[in-house]
Amino acid sequence: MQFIALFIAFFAALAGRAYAQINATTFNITLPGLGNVTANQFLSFNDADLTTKCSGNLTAANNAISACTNNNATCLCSPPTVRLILECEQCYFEQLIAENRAMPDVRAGNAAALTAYATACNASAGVVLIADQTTLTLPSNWDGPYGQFLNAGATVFGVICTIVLGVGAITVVNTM
Ligand SMILES: *[C@@H]1O[C@H](CO)[C@@H](O)[C@H](O)[C@H]1NC(C)=O
Ligand SMILES: *[C@@H]1O[C@H](CO)[C@@H](O)[C@H](O)[C@H]1NC(C)=O
Ligand SMILES: *[C@@H]1O[C@H](CO)[C@@H](O)[C@H](O)[C@H]1NC(C)=O
Ligand SMILES: *[C@@H]1O[C@H](CO)[C@@H](O)[C@H](O)[C@H]1NC(C)=O
Ligand SMILES: *[C@@H]1O[C@H](CO)[C@@H](O)[C@H](O)[C@H]1NC(C)=O
Ligand SMILES: CC(=O)N[C@H]1CO[C@H](CO)[C@@H](O)[C@@H]1O
Repeated sequence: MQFIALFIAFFAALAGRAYAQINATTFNITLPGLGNVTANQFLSFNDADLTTKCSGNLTAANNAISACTNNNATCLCSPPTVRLILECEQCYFEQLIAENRAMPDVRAGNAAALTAYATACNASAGVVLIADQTTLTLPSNWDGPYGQFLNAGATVFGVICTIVLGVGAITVVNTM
């Protein structure tokens, strides 16, 4: 009896290891404020407008991701797959600019999301993506500032200006 119990325990432990190993190969993309997503969750989020308008690029990218069976990181980080993902992000980015609205999701046309993808490629496949593979470019018809391009310095300066103007206005009112 004891022997059989040991025997079962031994195989259960082996099975547990195999299970853990399969899971350890998961391609984790760690997104700021959202946590880990898998590659097939990377381009799909709840914004029907963007996902419809970019459906051509989205389908092409998701087909390439699905073709990388078992989250094969080498395949997910290969130049053709990465290019299709970038094209989809670029489409989201241009749509947001055209509609002049904020990102509805951290994955929507966001340089930080592409950086997170590149980090996952390095961590899971040892593939280092070059900047050109992950950089969003402004559309040729771009004609004004867009929030994403305010660097930290400009944002801090803007906030300080607003505070100074606000305090000034209150002081003016108070001394009248
Ligand atoms: C992905 O995250 C899980 C924990 O959520 C971890 O067990 C696994 O090792 C990670 N995979 C990689 C490739 O870092
Ligand atoms: C997210 O993925 C990273 C990188 O693989 C891993 O170190 C971390 O444990 C994961 N976090 C969670 C909550 O699964
Ligand atoms: C995807 O977007 C690129 C431009 O970023 C475009 O040239 C290409 O035709 C699009 N592909 C599909 C399938 O819509
Ligand atoms: C992972 O993908 C690469 C490149 O696409 C391929 O050469 C390799 O055989 C794949 N590995 C597995 C285990 O499917
Ligand atoms: C890739 O990962 C290695 C080891 O984790 C690290 O030393 C290196 O700086 C990373 N490269 C990039 C470009 O992030
Ligand atoms: C391959 C794979 O994802 N295997 C399993 C990893 O772990 C979760 C639960 O923690 C399972 O749902 C997956 O099937």
